[in-house]
Amino acid sequence: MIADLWQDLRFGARMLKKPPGFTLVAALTGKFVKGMIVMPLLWPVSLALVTQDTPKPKSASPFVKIPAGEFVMGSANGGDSEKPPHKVVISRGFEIGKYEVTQAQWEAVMGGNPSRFKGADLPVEQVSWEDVQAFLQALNAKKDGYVYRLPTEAEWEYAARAGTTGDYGGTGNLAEMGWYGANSGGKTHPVGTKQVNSWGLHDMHGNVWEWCQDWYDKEYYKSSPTTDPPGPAAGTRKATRGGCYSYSADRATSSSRAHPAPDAHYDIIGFRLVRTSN
Ligand SMILES: [Ca+2]
Repeated sequence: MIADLWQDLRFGARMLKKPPGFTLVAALTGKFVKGMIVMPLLWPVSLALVTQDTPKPKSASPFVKIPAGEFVMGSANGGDSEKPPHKVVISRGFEIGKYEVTQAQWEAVMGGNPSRFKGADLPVEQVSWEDVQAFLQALNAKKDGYVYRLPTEAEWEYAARAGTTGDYGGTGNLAEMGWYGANSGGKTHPVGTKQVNSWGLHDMHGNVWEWCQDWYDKEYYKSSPTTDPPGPAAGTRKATRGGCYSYSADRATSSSRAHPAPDAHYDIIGFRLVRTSN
């Protein structure tokens, strides 16, 4: 399962950073091999420490199940493209990534890493919308029982809000929820290092902007369908959501929309996956 592979990659990165139980056993084993004083009574203690200290791979999927429901999309306080606020029905549940796609995950599928800021647990960036389609094609070719895709703008905002109606999900405090211009130090940060929102998702606000599947039209909300809006039928720009490490707080809201070209490679844009059962 690719999901398990991704968990293993994250777990592996953490093991490299913090192997306390392993270090103790290695030290004791070294003394034994060299014929130095051995204290057999310590072995049960050391094994107990291994059990206690060694991080275990999480059995939970890195995807979160989002139920069907409805919410108010857009904001009366936001830019023109966010108006009018309007009711949207998400008629089918889906699963969405708990994290932005990391560089380790991208490399596992594509065999390279185009990111400006390098790190296995950092979000992949400098991937265009078109690059992401190639990633999705490769991922779906593995046929692991799921179909992977980008979220629609409506799905993304529904998941970001997670039942909230203000500017930011979770605690409502952007500094606690995300990396943006005022707290990031001008760079991306490892995924999952800020708080989760009410539905268990990290970094919906900030870190990197996230590609959505939809074409972008700033007038779309004035005529979009109420149920499962798929975005405009055609366009020249794609929608991105959530703001990023170098943009201001007002761009990191649940309703903020941006619109880069689909072939743009920017170090401020990454993505997260949606999947549905085959
Ligand atoms: Ca983000």
